[in-house]
Amino acid sequence: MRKIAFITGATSGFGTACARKFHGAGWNVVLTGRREDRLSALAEELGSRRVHTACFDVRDREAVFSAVEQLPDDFREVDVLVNNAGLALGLEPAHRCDDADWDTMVDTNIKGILHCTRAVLPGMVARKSGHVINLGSIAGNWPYPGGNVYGATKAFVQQFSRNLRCDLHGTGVRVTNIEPGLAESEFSVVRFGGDAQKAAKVYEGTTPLTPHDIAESIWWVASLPAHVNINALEIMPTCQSWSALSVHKE
Ligand code: NDP
Ligand code: 8X3
Repeated sequence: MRKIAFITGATSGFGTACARKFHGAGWNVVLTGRREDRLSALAEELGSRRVHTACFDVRDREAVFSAVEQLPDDFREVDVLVNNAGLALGLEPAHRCDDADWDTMVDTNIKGILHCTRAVLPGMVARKSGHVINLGSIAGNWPYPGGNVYGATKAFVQQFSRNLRCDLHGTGVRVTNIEPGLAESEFSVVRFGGDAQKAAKVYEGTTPLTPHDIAESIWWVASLPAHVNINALEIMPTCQSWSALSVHKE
C-alpha cells in the first residue's frame, strides 16, 4: 500500500516543496490550494500519477469536508496531513492594522487548520495511525514588532498541536508543530500585498531558509519510526537569532 500525504497550500513555497519531496519518495499526494492553474501545473510536473488535486479555500468548512469526502480510494486513507496553508498580511503596529487582514489571518491560519484537521483526523484515529504536521512559526514563539495577529495565530497553532497530542494519547496518531524562521517563498510578497520589491528586501544580504529546507525537515519528522513523535521543531537560518528586549527612553 502506498502512503498518502494530504498537503494544503501546495501551490507555492513549502507546500510545493513538500509535494515534490513526498511524491518523489513514492507517496500518493493530495495537493490543495485555491489556484487551480498552479495545482494543474504541479500535477503535470509530477507526471500526474499518484497525484490528486483539490481546489478549495481552507476557510470554507464545507468545501474542506467535501474535498475530503470525495477523495478517490487511492488517496482516502491519509497517513500525513501537512496543514501548511497560511499567510501573514501586513507588518503595521496593531493600532494601524487593517481589521480585514486580521480576520483573514484568523480565518486562514486558525480556522483553516481546524477544518482540515477535523475532516481528516477521524480516519487516522480509526486506523490507529497517522501524522498531523502543522506549520507554526517562530512568530508563535517570539514576539516582534508588527507580528501582532500573525504571531498570535501561530501561537494558537503551537498550543493546538500540543493539545492534539493530549487528545490523541494512545491512538498512535502523531502530531508535530514545525516552526520555521526566515524562509524565502511567496510569503513576503503576500504579506506586502504583492509588492515584490519590498518582499525582496526582507531577504537582501541574508541566506534564508528555502522551501526545500522545510520540506526536508517535514519529511524527516514524517519518516521517523512510528514510535517517535517530534512534538515541535524550531528552525532558523544560521543568519537569524534573537534580539535583545527593548527599553524605551525619554
Ligand atoms: P507561500 O505564500 O509561498 O504559500 C502559502 C500557501 O498557502 C499557498 O499555496 C496558498 O495557496 C496557500 N493558502 C493561503 N491562503 C489559503 C486559503 N485561504 N485557502 C487555501 N490555501 C491557502 O508561503 P510559505 O510556503 O512560506 O508558507 C507556508 C506556511 O508556512 C504558512 O502557514 C506560513 O505562515 C508558514 N511559515 C512561513 C514562513 C516563511 O518565512 N516563509 C516561516 C514560518 C512559517 P493559494 O494562494 O493557491 O490558495
Ligand atoms: C514567518 C516567519 O518571522 O516573518 O512565519 O514571522 S516571520
